[in-house]
Amino acid sequence: MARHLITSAIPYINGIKHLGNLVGSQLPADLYARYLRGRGHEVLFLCATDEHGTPAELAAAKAGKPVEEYCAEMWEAQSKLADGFRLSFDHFGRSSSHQNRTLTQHFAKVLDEQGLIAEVSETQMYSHADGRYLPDRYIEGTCPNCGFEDARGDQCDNCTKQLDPVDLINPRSTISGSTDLEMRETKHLYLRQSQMKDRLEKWIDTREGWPVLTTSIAKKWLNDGDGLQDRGITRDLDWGVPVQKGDAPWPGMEGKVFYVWFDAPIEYIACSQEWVDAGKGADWQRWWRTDQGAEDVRYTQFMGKDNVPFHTLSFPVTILGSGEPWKLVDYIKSFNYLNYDGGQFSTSRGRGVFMDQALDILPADYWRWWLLSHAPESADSEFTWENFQISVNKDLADVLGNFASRVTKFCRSKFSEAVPEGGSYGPREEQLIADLSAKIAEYQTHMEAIEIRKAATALRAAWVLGNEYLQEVAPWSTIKTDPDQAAAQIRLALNMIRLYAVISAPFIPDACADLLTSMNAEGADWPGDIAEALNALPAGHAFTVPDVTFRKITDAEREEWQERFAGKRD
Ligand code: B3M
Ligand code: ZN
Repeated sequence: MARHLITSAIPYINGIKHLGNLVGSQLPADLYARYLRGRGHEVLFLCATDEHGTPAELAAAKAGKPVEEYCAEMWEAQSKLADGFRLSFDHFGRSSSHQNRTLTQHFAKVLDEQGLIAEVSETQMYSHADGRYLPDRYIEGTCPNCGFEDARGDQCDNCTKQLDPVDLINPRSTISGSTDLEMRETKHLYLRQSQMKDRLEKWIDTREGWPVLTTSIAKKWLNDGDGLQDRGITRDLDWGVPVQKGDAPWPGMEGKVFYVWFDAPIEYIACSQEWVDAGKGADWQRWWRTDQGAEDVRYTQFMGKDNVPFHTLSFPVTILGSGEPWKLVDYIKSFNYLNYDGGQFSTSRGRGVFMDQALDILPADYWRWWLLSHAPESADSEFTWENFQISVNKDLADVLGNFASRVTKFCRSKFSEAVPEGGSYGPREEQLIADLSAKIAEYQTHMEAIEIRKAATALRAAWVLGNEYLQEVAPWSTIKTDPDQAAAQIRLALNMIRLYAVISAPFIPDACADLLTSMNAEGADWPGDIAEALNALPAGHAFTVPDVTFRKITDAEREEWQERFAGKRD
């Protein structure tokens, strides 16, 4: 029994996320949180919306709403969809919270006291046509590193390099498209990351067993050019955390706000304060302060690969540089991209399936299973409707759902709606128990290591073992010659339904809850000894036949959906 702090990258507030976003952080984080809770660990699982910066301002302007109002509405929408996908956050916070404002201003103050903040007079892009400075996403141009033509002012989506707007070649305003830009002098705060390079490198080098994807991206930018570069952490924007030294003003910084990537990761901590303030928890310090118990916490972060530089470099600089005893991340699980049917998901073009649309056509479990069993771990992966249909129809309907329905219906018709009595387990049953024990052990090993695809494969293999057993011992034949033996076979199979429902719940929680209700076994514990778990439902234990656990996707549906999601949503 350990304590686990889990955070998912916090999604930008600017719209409903697509399935690629979902599988890139929130969904796998939920899988892990559910698994660890299932194993009896104490878990604090946090996520929030990322509400500051240019993405929020641009989206609010497009929606024709004041930014506060836009953010409040989109938080509601995202929160509702998170519930719909059964994302089991202990709290879903907001980076615009007063807790985050205070904490962000606090970090700026202590970093300044540690000599890690520099006031720099610099040139920024001023747009005559727009009458304002153009930070971050208000400006686009060609990436100086890889030549990608649509790089944004803060980061190149193609090569993941963190950029400053003035680095871009052929810059243009994303508000007006104007190229009538002028470099103007303005004063900003810089985080002196370069001072921290050695400490950071030492920290990264001592992280054991981190995924290659995580460490390679960290190392790449750690040794980029002359090494870790200082980064501007303030912006000329209206919307954001006002630049202050704690609660005191910061002379010369009036009217400026912190850069969104400075305050967004701090929200991981602030979110735990929101959780306490919302009355859901008693003590956030024991999760975050190593002087108040957090040294016993294992902290795991989930994110897409484009977010890795901020979590391996910038945020650790904030934490380490503060000189205060904050908990650092222990393990970063990062993901590649999920593509959509021969191309990319595109929020701007409405290409692909978005979270709200997905739930309109099928229950969460169908999506959860496909997305998790195809998580883009070692490489990018691709959603196709054919593959989705095959996966749902075979894995969920034919293998798992059919097993539950066959066994319960057979029992009801030949015995009763109670676990049948008689007979005993023989060598074939012993073999099945041994095979299941091995498969479930393998499943658990992969879950502990957050190897999601491998875990899904092992889980599916455990379901298959049950089907093979049933096919082989054929209780529908046995019953004619040896009813006692058929009773033992069905007793074992009914217990297997219960076992599957417990171990599969992190992937497909709703279906598993329904199965447990049918088996009259709500609240069943995670299995220790599998032989014991397969005796949990004794003879005479009543159950009911479950409704269809998973239905099949028809060819007509597949074709219709493929057409519907090919482009432009309204
Ligand atoms: N909002 C980027 C994203 O949604 C950003 C993550 C912040 S994590 C602190 O992909
Ligand atoms: Zn680039």
